[in-house]
Amino acid sequence: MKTDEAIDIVRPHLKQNRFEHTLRVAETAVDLAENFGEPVEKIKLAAILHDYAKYFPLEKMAQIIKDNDLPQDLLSYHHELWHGPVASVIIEKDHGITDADIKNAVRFHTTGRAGMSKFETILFIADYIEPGRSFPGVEDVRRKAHTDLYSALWMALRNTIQFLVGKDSTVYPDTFYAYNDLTIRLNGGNGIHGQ
Ligand code: DGI
Ligand code: FE
Ligand code: FE
Repeated sequence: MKTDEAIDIVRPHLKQNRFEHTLRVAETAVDLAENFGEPVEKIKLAAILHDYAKYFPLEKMAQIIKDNDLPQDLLSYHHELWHGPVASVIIEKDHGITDADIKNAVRFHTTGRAGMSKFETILFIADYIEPGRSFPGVEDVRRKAHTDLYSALWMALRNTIQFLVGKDSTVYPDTFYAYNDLTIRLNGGNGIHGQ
């Protein structure tokens, strides 16, 4: 699939600001892929498609989760998480995308997971640091992403978990698994300070 084709697929489903976010994620992801040696055309496709299902009606997303090979526990957590897994199913079913890297990057861009590939990490980080983002701590993650992708991912996950806990929200287990996995891999489970 070509970039233009992917854009034509998602554009009707996105509001203008979300479409612009999508293009910024694609640009950011391409920069990271060039820097860290991942396939550029593939990451561009994953980025363009990542928020495809963002504005699907909740009932439609819930039905897709029920009818497909996706974790049913998603339905017990915040519906903001659903659009990644849902999009990963729809891009294959409706648009023939079978590439596992693209599908997994789209699927896990909302929650993360333990053992994220470099390709998945690039999309996750690009979504977090694209130039339109302004949440607290994003500048530190941006800086880190130039040199150390996995430390940047760890910081992004920590920020998200802190943000969610700070507002008494649940945290989906995969987000914790992603955080714990990196904490152990990066520093033997003793925490990472001084960044
Ligand atoms: O779709 P975007 O706005 O570009 O960003 P996203 O796909 O990362 O949105 C997921 C949002 O969902 C995230 O910014 C915070 C919220 N959220 C709610 N519960 C959880 C959660 N995020 C994670 N990672 N884990 C949760 O359990
Ligand atoms: Fe998203
Ligand atoms: Fe996004």
